[in-house]
Amino acid sequence: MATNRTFTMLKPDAVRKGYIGQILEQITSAGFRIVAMKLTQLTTDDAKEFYAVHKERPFYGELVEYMTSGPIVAAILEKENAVEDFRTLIGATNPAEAAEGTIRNKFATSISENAIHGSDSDENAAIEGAFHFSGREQF
Ligand code: DGI
Repeated sequence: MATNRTFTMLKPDAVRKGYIGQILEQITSAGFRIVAMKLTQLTTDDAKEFYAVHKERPFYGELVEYMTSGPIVAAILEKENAVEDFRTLIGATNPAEAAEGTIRNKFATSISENAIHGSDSDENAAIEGAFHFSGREQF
């Protein structure tokens, strides 16, 4: 399996609760290399675009409001099989269903405030990473 990249955000609930250090420790211990990272905050337009696939869903407004409610950590991560392995590391969308020891199992508050994002495909990882980081910010 070729080395490739995924994109992640530590979401506002995780940042507010002071979990940045513990979550990054779990990510790097699992073999992911941080190739870009920053503390930033999504605008309403950013969040609407990022989650446009959900715009007809009943939770869309709440999701956009939550994702813009405070700073996030955005990062690009590199590892063999990055997208799939990172989805395994973070666990199911609903923390009540997330496997024991996964990041969402340990740090998420609820299905809507679920601590962390992981891209769902190589294509989306590239789009999401490029949205936040220029080429010279990626190592
Ligand atoms: O890729 P994921 O983040 O695991 O899941 P997703 O792309 O299906 O959904 C994006 C985010 O939208 C998810 O992290 C939390 C929110 N969400 C998804 N399904 C529900 C939801 N929020 C609520 N309140 N209810 C849902 O059913």
